[in-house]
Amino acid sequence: MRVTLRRGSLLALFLLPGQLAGQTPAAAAPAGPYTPDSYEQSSADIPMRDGVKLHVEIFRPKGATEPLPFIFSRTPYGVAGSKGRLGGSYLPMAEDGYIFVFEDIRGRYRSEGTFVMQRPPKGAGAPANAIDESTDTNDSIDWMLAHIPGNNGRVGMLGVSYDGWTTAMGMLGAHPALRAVSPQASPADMSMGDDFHHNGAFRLSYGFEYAWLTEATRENSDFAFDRYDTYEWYLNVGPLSNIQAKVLGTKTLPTWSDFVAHPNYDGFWQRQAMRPYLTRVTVPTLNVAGWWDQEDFYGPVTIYRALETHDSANRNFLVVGPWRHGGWSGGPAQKLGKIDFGSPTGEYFRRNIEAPFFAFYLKDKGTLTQPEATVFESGSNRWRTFDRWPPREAKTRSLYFHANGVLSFDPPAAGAGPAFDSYVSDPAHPVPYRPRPIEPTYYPKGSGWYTWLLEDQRFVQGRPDVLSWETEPLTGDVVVAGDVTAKLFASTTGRDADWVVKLIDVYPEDYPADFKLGGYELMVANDVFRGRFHQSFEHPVPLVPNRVTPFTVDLHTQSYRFLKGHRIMVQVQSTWFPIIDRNPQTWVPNIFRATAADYRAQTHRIWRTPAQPSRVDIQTVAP
Ligand code: PG9
Repeated sequence: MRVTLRRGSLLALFLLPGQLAGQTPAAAAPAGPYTPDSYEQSSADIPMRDGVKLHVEIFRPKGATEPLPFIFSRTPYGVAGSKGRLGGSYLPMAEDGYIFVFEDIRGRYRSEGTFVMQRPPKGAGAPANAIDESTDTNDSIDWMLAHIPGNNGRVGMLGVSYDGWTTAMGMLGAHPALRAVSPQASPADMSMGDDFHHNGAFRLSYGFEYAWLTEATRENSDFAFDRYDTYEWYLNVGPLSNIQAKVLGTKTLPTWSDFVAHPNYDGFWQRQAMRPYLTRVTVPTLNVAGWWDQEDFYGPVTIYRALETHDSANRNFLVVGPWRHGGWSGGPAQKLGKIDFGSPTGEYFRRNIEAPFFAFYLKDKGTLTQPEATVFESGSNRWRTFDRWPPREAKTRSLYFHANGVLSFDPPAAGAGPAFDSYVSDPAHPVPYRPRPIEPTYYPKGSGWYTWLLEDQRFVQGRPDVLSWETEPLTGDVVVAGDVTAKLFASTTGRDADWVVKLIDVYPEDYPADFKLGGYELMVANDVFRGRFHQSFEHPVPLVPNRVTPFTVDLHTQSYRFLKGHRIMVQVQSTWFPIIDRNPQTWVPNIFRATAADYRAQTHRIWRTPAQPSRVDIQTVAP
């Protein structure tokens, strides 16, 4: 996202070295021998094996007294503003001393060639000069080792999001000089849980706006909405087929065409997904994720888990903090939205985890005390460490739905009130995913996008198409440490439906720490599941009207302490617009080709009987 670059350049303005030093946590390592001003900049265009040249910006400290390792990042967002990183997100590393190289990937900004959104690995049997992101990484590393003087022969890679994904691709290629990587918020599967779809449901506003951002022109460009409130704009567009017919017209955005051509989890998405390629830990890997990442939370956790099954040498690590997408790489990251996490968690990560990790593997500096999993427990607001994630000792407890909006750890009893709660979900009046007006995703003048996962969910509470169940005030802390999964027993009068489930921390009404947070409803876990995929993501099937069907909604993983006196709430709804496109709720083979007439209001029921106990399962550890 363009914000990655902007974040770097803003940091250059706000985080002067002295300021950061003043806020450094007590345990921080001392600053190294260099400052951002020690670095001199040069640029080059590096030939790849097929003759295409990729552009790099290079930063070397003047007067280095020893050979230095490389820190290498590859981005689709342009490298022109990379200098700002040295005084910002990379400051602790810049003080240690590295040769930083930032590269424009193929087809973007000053690099030649053609950009392909998440170009899949070329696969065995491809011609010798076939290229992919791994070969481009390795060709660049070969060139850097041979042409940039003063290097020690070692390379580390890191990056956030798309740049995290190019890091992961570099890791797969495993150039012998590559000694450590940190893929941060790297997507792992665009159909399952990252930017473009979640459990088969299409992320409309993100998918459309990102395809435009990266594919409308060679450099980032924003789609020009004629409405400030994009909720209204997307609703006015009508069915998805109108995006090509009425918005794009004769213009082709390759990624939009791919969305339309591949509505299911077919070979196109499967070839892109990372998991099958993660068959060994090639180099020490620091996976980084944010609990409130609005773009790619699924990816980094999936990569960590897949690598973990092959990690006999304990070189695969996980760090998760109270962060939005990329929030760890800029500023103090103490506050997110209205929530204060009590300490500058981003600075802590950069100075005490990230910099020592690379210094150990690339410079033989220090001893590595990095535990396998370092997670921030929000609620108590402290870092915790475990020798695996989820923790070995985690035990599953179920929060069951009951009549009258009650949520409790007791399963439903026979004959206790009506067997279901119901609502009418109308695609003509979808529930907004964040309070309106919903600015364009990366709106340059400011957007609620970055913190929407922390919005107070009271903004939809009481809507007739949003159901809520809530516990009594807790008599002791409940500590989630591990996976969260909703098991819904649901029926619909239609032939398809989306199920959005949210696990929420309800603050006490009287909250002296910050009176404005009295009664706040903070989302702790959430996701959507598109009903047609309940048997298979490859081969969707219509739902049978009025038949109670079990649906499992993966709400991912969390480290969160629900404090004594707070309540736990679950909300269920069937629209989340426009981040998720509207489900027509009738059967159409491909929703991207649905017509306006296909979209119909339907009545949905959530069942809560002993045989059909809708609930949310949470993995917990002792308080
Ligand atoms: N979330 C962005 C992205 C990554 C990969 C593919 C598509 C989008 C990003 O921030 O880079």
